[in-house]
Amino acid sequence: MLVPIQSDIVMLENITQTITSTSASFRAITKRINKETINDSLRWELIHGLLAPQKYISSKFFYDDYGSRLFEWITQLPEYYPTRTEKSIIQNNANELFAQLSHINLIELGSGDCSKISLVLKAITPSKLSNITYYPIDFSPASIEQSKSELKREFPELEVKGIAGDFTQLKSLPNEQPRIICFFGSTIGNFETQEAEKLLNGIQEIMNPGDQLILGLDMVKDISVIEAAYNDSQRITEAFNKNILRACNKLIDTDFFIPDFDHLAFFNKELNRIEMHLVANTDIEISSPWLKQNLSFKQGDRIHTENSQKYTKDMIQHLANKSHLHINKMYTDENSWFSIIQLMK
Ligand code: AVJ
Repeated sequence: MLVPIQSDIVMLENITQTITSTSASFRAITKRINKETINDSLRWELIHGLLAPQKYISSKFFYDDYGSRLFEWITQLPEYYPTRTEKSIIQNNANELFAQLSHINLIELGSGDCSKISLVLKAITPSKLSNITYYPIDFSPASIEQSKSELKREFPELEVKGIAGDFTQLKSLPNEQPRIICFFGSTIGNFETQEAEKLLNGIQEIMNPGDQLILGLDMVKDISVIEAAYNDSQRITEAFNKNILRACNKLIDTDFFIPDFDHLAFFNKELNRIEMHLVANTDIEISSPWLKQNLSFKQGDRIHTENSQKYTKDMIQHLANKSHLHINKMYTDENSWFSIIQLMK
């Protein structure tokens, strides 16, 4: 269900439908969350994670307007190799991947600042651009608004229809023309293995024969290279990680004091993933008008805020198998640090 919020930006509303029942114990400790609105379903999700035995906050809460800006800053950092490596692969292979396209819907999940799709659009001849509709889908309405106006300026022939929302909700994607779904940035690596498979399988199910999925994945490599990318010397990643508490304070009116937490990011060798956590550096009681009792943190307690999966070729093949997609072609850079994978049904 799409609800217009401004011009042609739409908000995915069916996120609220994913949460249908509230357990009695949850009801007992929360106050009047009726799940009728998007904000309430987000509140529900936040509170659910903060009450779990191992506290967590979903990494999608990083991306409020300030967090989206911090992430864009991260992508420019010398230590943060993924974005520039992926962009070089897109740029080097854009002709083969995209030059012939016309009469398609180009969909991007987690479009951010749209700088990757710009590389794609530059490879397409302007006369063909007028037969393409681009659908950026992003959690941050501000990101969508900004990229819309920037793309309009750079590619006046292109039609752009932004969708602000949770891109795990896919049913409302347009269906009349062949579609290319771009899912760059190794964003799928934020999901636990099974959730990632479920998400890809969900994409596979809405794909028609001939539709393509272009997936960007960060590869396993020297651990020091990976860990440096999440512990940058300018401490922007630290600010990005801590900003999630501000997002939390905004949504459920908690009183998290940011200096009470330290940034922790390390490579989990068993699971081949970066984990980010916030670690309480003192004993803390957190209250929220949405909670009937305080949240207690002992010094050293962690809130798990992100997983960032790194892949091997075998893991990619396994992921494709599990989601019933087949790998048409894989592209990588000279160091095999990042991969762009073309998948079809
Ligand atoms: C946008 C999810 C790909 O996992 O590298 C950057 C987010 N987190 N620094 C990643 C992120 C910390 C990023 N993704």
